[in-house]
Amino acid sequence: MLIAITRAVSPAIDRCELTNLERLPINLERAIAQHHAYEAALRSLGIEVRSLAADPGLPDSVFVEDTAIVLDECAIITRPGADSRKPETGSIARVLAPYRELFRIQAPGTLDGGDVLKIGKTIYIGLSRRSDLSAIGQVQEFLVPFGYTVCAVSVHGCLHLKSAVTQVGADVLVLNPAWVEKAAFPGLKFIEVHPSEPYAANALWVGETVIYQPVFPKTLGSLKVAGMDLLLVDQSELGKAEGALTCCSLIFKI
Ligand code: CIR
Repeated sequence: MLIAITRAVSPAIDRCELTNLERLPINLERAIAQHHAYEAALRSLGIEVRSLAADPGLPDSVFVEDTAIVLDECAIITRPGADSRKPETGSIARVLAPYRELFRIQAPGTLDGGDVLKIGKTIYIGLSRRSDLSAIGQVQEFLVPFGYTVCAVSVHGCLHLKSAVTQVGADVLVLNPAWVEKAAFPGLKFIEVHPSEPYAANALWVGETVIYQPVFPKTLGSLKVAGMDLLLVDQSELGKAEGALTCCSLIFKI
């Protein structure tokens, strides 16, 4: 059985961190409604959603993905790259503790879960403005004993590795070639985002289903042609906070 940890949208979301986007007003009601629809989509796939209360002191705390890496064998509590986000990890660690042995990224390392892409027993980690070599080395020390290989990947022009590439099938990635090189993922197949939709590479693959945003119709067309089983969820309001689909949940087996 799968459980998804989510957290309600903070009423302070309009003070979120922004790296690549200009600040636009975020409609809180719409963001909350879209987030509820996201949680409903997860439930429709049989996932038990455990939603934490909104935190008015932590503007970006809806983006729970950045606070932990949850694997079958253990979980790693991250140390987010943005100082405003570092306090987000405490409550997530408390929620995960009953389910997994916990490791923690220590200073000076920084890591955002949005930079972590797990494909089988390979953990790709984006070298971004948020995640560094110190943290990657720590992840390697934690995970090699469990049989994982950890690979650092250069990303440029986007916030996180998973802004540039995500998994949509056992051996298929959706990828923006302007932000990450295909050569970093040997042996895998690629669906490229349409050049007019640079933010279209973030899909959430759960079981046989790909949760995807209708706001990227051209790339959506390519996923349809590839025969993907798609579930459409609009996260455009949180998109103004540089969030997308993977970032709003931590999904793991119990
Ligand atoms: C941030 O800059 O940290 C947030 N405004 C957006 C984080 C999105 N996280 C993700 O895609 N994993």
